[in-house]
Amino acid sequence: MPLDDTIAAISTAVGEGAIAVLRVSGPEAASLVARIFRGAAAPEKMEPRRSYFGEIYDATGLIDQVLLTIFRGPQSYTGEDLVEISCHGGILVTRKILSLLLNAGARSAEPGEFTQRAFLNSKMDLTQAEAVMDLIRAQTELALRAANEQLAGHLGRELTKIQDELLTTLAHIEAYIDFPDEGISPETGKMLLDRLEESGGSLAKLVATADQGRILRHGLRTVIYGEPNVGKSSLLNLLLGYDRAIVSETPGTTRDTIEETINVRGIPVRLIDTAGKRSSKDSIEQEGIRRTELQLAQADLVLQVVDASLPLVERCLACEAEVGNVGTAKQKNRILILNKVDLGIHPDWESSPGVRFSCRTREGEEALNQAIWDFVMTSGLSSQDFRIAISVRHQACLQKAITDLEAAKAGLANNQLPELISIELRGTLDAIGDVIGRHDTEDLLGRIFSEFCIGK
Ligand SMILES: Nc1nc2c(ncn2[C@@H]2O[C@H](COP(=O)(O)OP(=O)(O)OP(=O)(O)O)[C@@H](O)[C@H]2O)c(=O)[nH]1
Ligand SMILES: [Mg+2]
Repeated sequence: MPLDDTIAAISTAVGEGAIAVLRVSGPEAASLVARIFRGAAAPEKMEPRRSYFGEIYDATGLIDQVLLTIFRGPQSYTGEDLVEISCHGGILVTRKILSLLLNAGARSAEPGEFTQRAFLNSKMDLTQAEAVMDLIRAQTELALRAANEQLAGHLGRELTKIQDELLTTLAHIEAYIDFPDEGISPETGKMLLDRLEESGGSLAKLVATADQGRILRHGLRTVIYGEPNVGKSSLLNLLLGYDRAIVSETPGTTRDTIEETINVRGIPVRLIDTAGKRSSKDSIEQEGIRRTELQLAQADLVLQVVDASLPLVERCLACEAEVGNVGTAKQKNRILILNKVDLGIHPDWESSPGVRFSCRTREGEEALNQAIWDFVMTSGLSSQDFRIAISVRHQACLQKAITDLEAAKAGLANNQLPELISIELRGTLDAIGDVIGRHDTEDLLGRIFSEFCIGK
C-alpha cells in the first residue's frame, strides 16, 4: 500500500452514538479537510493538538457542527499529518462527511491501515501494532493488562535485547570468517556457546508464555460435559447470569453446542454447553453427540457434570472419568461437578473429590471458580506475570528462532566453519526480526563492527 497518499475513515463503530470520530492521515490531511470545513481558523494554520470548533457543509448546506484536531507528523498516531474530526454520532452524518473527504481527494483507508502506517513510520514495532487489536478485543482485565503491556513495547524490548546479544555474538563469529587462519579458540568457543545458551534460555521463556497468550486472547476452551439431564445447560445459564440455553426435565434437550464467554477472576473462559452423552437412535441427537466429542477433543478444560443425587450406575460417565482420579494427573484437565446436591448427595458420591454444586441454590459457585482458577494457574498460565503473553504468530517465529539457534550451538560445539554457524544465527535473527517487524541485521552488524577491535 502506498504511503504518500492521504487516507480517511470513520474510526468509531457503526451505529448511533453521541459522538463519532473520522480520521484523515497523510501529507494532504490538513489541506483536504480545509476544503470541507468552515471555522475560525483554517486547518493548515491550526495549532497542533488543540480542538477547533467549526462546521462542515456540502453543496446542499450544513451537515454537522464538529471539533477538529490536527496532529503534525511525526507527533501523531500514524507518524504523519493526521486530522481527527469529532462529529455527532449519526450513521448518515458520518457517511456524508466521509464521502466529502473522499470527493476532496482522500482514499478510503483499508482495515488497520492507520496502525499499519504507524508501524511503517516506526511509531511502533509489529508486536505493538498487533497489541492495538488485542486491546480492542480484550474481554477481561487480565487480557487488557497483557495487551497494554505489549502495546507499551514490553515484548518488543525483550526481543530487542535478545537480538542485541545475538548480534554481538554473530559479529564475533563473523570476524573469524575474515581471518580463516585463526580459527575459533576453545576458550572463545566456550564463551560464545555460553552466550548462545543464555539467549536460547530467554527465547524459551518467551515461548513458554504462548498458552497464556492464547487463553488471554481467545479464552480457556471449557467444555461442559456429562450425561443427559444432569444440569449442564443449567450450569451454563448460572455461570452466564442469564437464561441462554433451554433447560428442561426431558433428557436430550440440548442438541447443538452453545458457546458463551464468561470472566473468571480476569480470565476469559469460553464455556461450551454440549448435548448429553448417551446412546441414541435419534439422528439429530447422534449428530449432537458427535459434536460433543469434537468439542471434548479440543478442550483446554472439561467441566464434567454428574447428578450426585442419583447412584453411580454402571453406564455413568463418571466411571469413565474414574471418580477418584478426577483432579489428579490422570484426569488433569477435568473438574468433576457433583450437581443437584440440594436433593441430597447419594452415598456413592460421598468420598468423591468433586465440587459439591447446586444450580438451584448456587452452592459451590465459589469453589468452582477457585477450581477453574487453580487449573489455569497450574497449567495454562504458569505464572502470575501477565506482562508477556505471546501470540500464535510469535510462537511460530520464535520456535523457528530456537531451532536455528540450536543448530548454531551444535555448529559451535562441533567446531564447524564460522560461515556455517553464521548462517544459522542469521536465521535466528531473521525469525526474531519477523516478530518485531525489523530486519536490520546488516545495519546493526555494521554498527557493531565499527566499534570492534579485531586482533586485540
Ligand atoms: N434440584 C435440582 N435440579 C436441577 C439442578 N440443575 C438442573 N436441574 C434440573 O435438571 C433438569 C435438567 O437440566 P438441564 O440443565 O436441562 O440438563 P442438561 O444436562 O443440559 O440436559 P441435556 O441438555 O438433556 O443433556 C431440569 O429440570 C433442571 O431444572 C440442581 O442443581 N438441582
Ligand atoms: Mg442441556
